[in-house]
Amino acid sequence: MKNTSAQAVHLSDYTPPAFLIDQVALTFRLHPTATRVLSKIAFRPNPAATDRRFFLHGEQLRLIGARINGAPVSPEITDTGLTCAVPDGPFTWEAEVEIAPEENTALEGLYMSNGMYCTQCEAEGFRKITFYPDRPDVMAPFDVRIEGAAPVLLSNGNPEARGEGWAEWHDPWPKPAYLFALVAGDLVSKSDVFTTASGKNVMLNIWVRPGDEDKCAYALDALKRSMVWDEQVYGREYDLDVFNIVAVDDFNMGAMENKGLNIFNSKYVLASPETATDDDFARIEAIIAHEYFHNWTGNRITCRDWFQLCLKEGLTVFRDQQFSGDMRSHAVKRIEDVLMLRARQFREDNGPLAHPVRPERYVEINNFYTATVYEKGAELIGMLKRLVGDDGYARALDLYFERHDGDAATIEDWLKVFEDATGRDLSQFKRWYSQSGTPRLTFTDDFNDGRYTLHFKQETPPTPSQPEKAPQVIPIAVGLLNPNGDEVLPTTMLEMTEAEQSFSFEGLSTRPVPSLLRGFSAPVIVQRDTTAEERAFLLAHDTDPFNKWEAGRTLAKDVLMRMVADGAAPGPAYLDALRAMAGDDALDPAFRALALRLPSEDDMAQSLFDSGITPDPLAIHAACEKLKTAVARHLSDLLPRLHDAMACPGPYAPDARNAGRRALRQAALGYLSRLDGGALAAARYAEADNMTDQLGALSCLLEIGEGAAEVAGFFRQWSADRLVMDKWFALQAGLAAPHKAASVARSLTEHPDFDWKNPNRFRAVIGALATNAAGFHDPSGASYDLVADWLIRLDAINPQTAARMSTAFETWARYDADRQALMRGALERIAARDGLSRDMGEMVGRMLG
Ligand code: 0A1
Ligand code: ZN
Repeated sequence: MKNTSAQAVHLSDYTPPAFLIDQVALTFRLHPTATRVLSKIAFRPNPAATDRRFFLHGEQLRLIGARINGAPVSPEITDTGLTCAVPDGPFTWEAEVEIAPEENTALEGLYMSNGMYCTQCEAEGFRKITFYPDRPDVMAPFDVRIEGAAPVLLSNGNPEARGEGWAEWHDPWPKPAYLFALVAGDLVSKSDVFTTASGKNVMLNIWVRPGDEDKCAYALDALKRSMVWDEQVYGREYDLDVFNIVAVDDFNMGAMENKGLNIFNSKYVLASPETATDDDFARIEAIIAHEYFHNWTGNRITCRDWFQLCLKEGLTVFRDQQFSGDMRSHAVKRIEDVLMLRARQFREDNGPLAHPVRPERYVEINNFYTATVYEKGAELIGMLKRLVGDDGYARALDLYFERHDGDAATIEDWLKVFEDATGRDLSQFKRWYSQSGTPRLTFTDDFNDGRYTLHFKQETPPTPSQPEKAPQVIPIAVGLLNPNGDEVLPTTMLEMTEAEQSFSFEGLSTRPVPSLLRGFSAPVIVQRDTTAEERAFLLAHDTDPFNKWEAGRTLAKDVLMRMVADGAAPGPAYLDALRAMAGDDALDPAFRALALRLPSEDDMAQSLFDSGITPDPLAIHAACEKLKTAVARHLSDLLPRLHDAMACPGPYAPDARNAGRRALRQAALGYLSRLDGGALAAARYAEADNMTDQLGALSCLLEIGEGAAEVAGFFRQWSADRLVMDKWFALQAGLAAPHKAASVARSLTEHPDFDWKNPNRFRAVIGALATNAAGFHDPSGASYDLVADWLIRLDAINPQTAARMSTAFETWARYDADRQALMRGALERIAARDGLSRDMGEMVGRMLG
């Protein structure tokens, strides 16, 4: 295996840049295989620098010529960049390089997607466009001229001038190179004008391929709502004359916040009722908002270095979560966010890839765009807000924007504004940024003479290179209920700072039932043995919607644990509680739909492992199937009523209310399919007039091993729509029965429409197989082999996406010796490949330990 330690970058090695830039001018002469990039950069020595060496990053560039102050120079070029003797004071650097966008399959730098030129520069892609100090603390205003035959030529900032075959753009806001963007192609736009709070008109354009213009309305509306929201909630206005969004089919990630020119994976822009589901609409709304919010948290204030990534990502995720909550339902949004945090971040934190929210070392920064940096990063902002209160948070944010506008900032800067605005000492809180792993919170309680005491203990298990953990500040939102169900203590925030700490409440007449960690007030795992009765009580009476849902969830997990461990049949406590909740019309349908969803099989595997049981994915799958059937039977009279009552008459609308009703109807249909062999689902499939219903009905059929005719019909209907076909591929790989999953996925990879170079399509098959827990962990190892084969193949052309998907194997240590050997074997086979990318080398190296 490769030794990757030599190339690691360390936070502690940070030094300021040797040179700063006053102005950048770029000219692009576009050509698929021979694009010329001319740069003219005004450098000046950085007075704060300790190192005076002139170094420009540059990879896969052919230097045609370079000049300093107009005189030709011959720089020394390596694989990673160039050096050159430079004058003592300010000087002008000019270079001409040649690149081949059509050959760029890594989708980093300048590349082509369906004949269109586009860029992706975060984190370090700009160095594949021209020689440049490609680091976020070097910020400059950019002038860009694009020469090319395409009808639409876009870059950052405001349009300056254009003519036949050329366009010029000026971005007045100094920015790091990772926010640079260029797009050129045959595009059409859906446009609108937004008037900011201070009365400035901004032109909004969503650019798509001809034929897709009728799928932009929702994204455009979400953009306008995001702009209003950021003005109203954070006092942040947009700062250019235009805001462009472009939808691109081939994209490694979800979207990118380039200044004034956001580039999106088309999946997160294009939507119509016929082609997109309710979940797609919600994700589009969230991602449009996320990228827009980056304009202030990421662009106007950027990161000093890539170790500070959570500074922009954690905060921007937190902001987009707040926005979605305001647009929809806070309770439902919180539950969904916690589900996602547990599924992705807790999984990461409990395995070999665990790292702090602010990592201290990386080999390839692209490997650190993780659930820990993003989602746990957002949880830290939520905890800060809980600790300092809403007013303190608002004051701190105002100070952050005032003090750091135009800066490349650090987590220290971020915490300092909270300290200065609120007078709080956050030195202990800072541990959340540097300690990896998920704290376990255990507690006991006692009741004497009207005094109720909660005794907490916190402990964070060892994680890679962090054997010992110091206690962290844990905000614990607690409420107390009387045995009759009344709330005797409304939500109160306890601040735990010690390894063990007790909190008392006086003057209670009876021993209360505690509702702890309300709203999921900290990203911890609460471990407590409690009775099914207490959980059922909280499920019935808790006034905190998150904990009401959580009570049902823990009941379901307990039931499943027992079913897996000793084949026990599900007891009535859970089934009755579920029935009461599902049938309670006072509750939001979206909430009830979530309550009817069982814990995922991967979540069960982690929980079993945490309680000392080696998980058997097939046994977990069998238990989940059995429980679904038991729920269906227990609720057999309620389900048809629910299904019918939740119909949404009239034309499809993607709003939260209708989406919630459809979600509950879908949950009912899923259970009903286990009773009627899929008859109702087949009928619903046949009459569906929107993708939510069509895909929902199809998934009900596939889950019970039916639906072959519908799968074929779906293909005939949608084979021309790339995004809908991704769903067709993903559903089959994701829902295939355990013993068939590898062969289903393999035959999907042999399908003529399996365009494996397109990241969305690759994820639709290989990613979906990896999330089909029982299918992926089939004891034959066939799925491990298939995934490893494809990761090796993809790594050769697109290291970033291949490396991200290698996390399929991060859970190997949970399983039995045979599966461990097979999973490690797959990783070792990947690691042994010649020419393995730095991205993949680091990931498999960390996973193998
Ligand atoms: N900054 C973007 C997502 C993004 C991250 C990394 C990328 O390449 C390594 C590309 C895009 C966001 O948070 O939306
Ligand atoms: Zn982001």
